[in-house]
Amino acid sequence: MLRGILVALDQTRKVTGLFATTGRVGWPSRVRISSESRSFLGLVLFASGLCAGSIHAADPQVSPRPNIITIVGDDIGWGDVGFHSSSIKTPNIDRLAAGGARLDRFYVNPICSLTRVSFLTGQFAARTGVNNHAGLPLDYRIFPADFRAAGYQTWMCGKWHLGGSAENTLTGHEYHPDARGFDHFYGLLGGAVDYSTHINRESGALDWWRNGAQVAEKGYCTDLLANEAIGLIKARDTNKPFLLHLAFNAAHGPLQGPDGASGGGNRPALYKAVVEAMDAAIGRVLATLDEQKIADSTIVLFFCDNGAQEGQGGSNAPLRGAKGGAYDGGVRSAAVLRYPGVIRAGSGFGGWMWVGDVWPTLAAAAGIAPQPAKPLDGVNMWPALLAADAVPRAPFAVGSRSMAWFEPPWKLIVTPDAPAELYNLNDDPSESRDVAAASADRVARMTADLKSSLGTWRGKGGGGKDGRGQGGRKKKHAPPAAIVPAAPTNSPSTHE
Ligand SMILES: [Ca+2]
Repeated sequence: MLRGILVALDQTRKVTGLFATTGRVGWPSRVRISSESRSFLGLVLFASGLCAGSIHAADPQVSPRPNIITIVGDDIGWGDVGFHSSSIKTPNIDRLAAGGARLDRFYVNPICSLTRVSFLTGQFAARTGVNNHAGLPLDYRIFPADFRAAGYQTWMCGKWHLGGSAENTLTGHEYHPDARGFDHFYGLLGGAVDYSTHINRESGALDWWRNGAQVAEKGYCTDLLANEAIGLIKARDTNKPFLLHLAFNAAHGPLQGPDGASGGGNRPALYKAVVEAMDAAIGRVLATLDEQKIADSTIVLFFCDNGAQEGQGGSNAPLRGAKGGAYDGGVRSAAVLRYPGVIRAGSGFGGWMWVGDVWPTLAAAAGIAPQPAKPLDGVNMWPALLAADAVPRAPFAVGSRSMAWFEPPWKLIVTPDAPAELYNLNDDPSESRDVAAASADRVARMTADLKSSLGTWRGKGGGGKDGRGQGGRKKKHAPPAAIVPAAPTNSPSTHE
């Protein structure tokens, strides 16, 4: 009962706090709050603040702000999780889904750094100009900095791939996660490492770090990352909430199983072993939440940075395409959000979300006003998640060589030297029927909107001097020049 009251009060606080934190992409009118509702909610907020404060003061076990864990898989396809009927066993990710909401329309970019930059900055990747080899310029603020400023303990365990590595244009400790908003960083800076030696095979250098120092440790990297996360949770200051970003490099190449197996002729079996080891590691982290009795006060978000790469053993079925491309197989991620007692267990959320929505959405859940250095493109989806209501949303862009422009349910794909494509994803989720020829007016308008929006982005937020668009060693996959004239991105490689 007490839990229910607290959740209700917290939800009221969160919902009322949301409307001050909406990003520059406006909410549709149906979710705007009326003045009468504001007055009512203001009264409830006032009362709830008093009540919640007194209850929290009396019960130190109840945190006024949720802990947050974001778990990210690497190159794992839509069809590679148990709750999407995969033969790969992921009971712990499935447990998250059973205890929370599947995010059935969660979109990411088709390659690694682009998704990570949108996740951390709330901006369209094309707008930032960041690619897989440059790094994130210092004039960007990442969302953990907000949480840190609000009193959160902020930790990252895993793959960064946004600067500071020998493979980046932007090198130096100032580009490491622990210099950008995380109190603690453990893991790899680049795009890929040997799972056992933690050596970047391209550079030949050890790429395993703890807070600015290289560390030589033995162990399977998936297990080491989970160990570090568990240690941080157990050693936390219990008077403060925490934000943990746990970004596995599984199942990125070079694939290696926990038993040391690599290569060989059975790629699907190896891929399966790598994903199942990641799931087991996630299970240990979730068990720690249970042991520490904080599972109910912790939001857990799981998603993957891009779809499975062709030929590596993963599956994006039944979606079309794969890593690197703009079809849904490359950009629609298996995703789950669990917050017991707040988000309905075992539900499916059909609202269209994009990875850049995470900042304003989690900030709203925590009652924190976003303080981005650049205008947010992300939308606060927390009210829709609370209401389990798939509200209409503003258009959004993902892509690399091909750019996709979503005006849900419509999706325009623009690729260099190829005709534009148009799909209605509600009617045709596998993108098998290109209706561009029959919808010339819609294609023309959406293309114009994409060009116009990208032009606006360039003028208002994309500028920067230190590294954007530099360091791209493989520019053959730059986006269409007419659409994105100054933001080269890269093709899939072993380092994405
Ligand atoms: Ca990836």
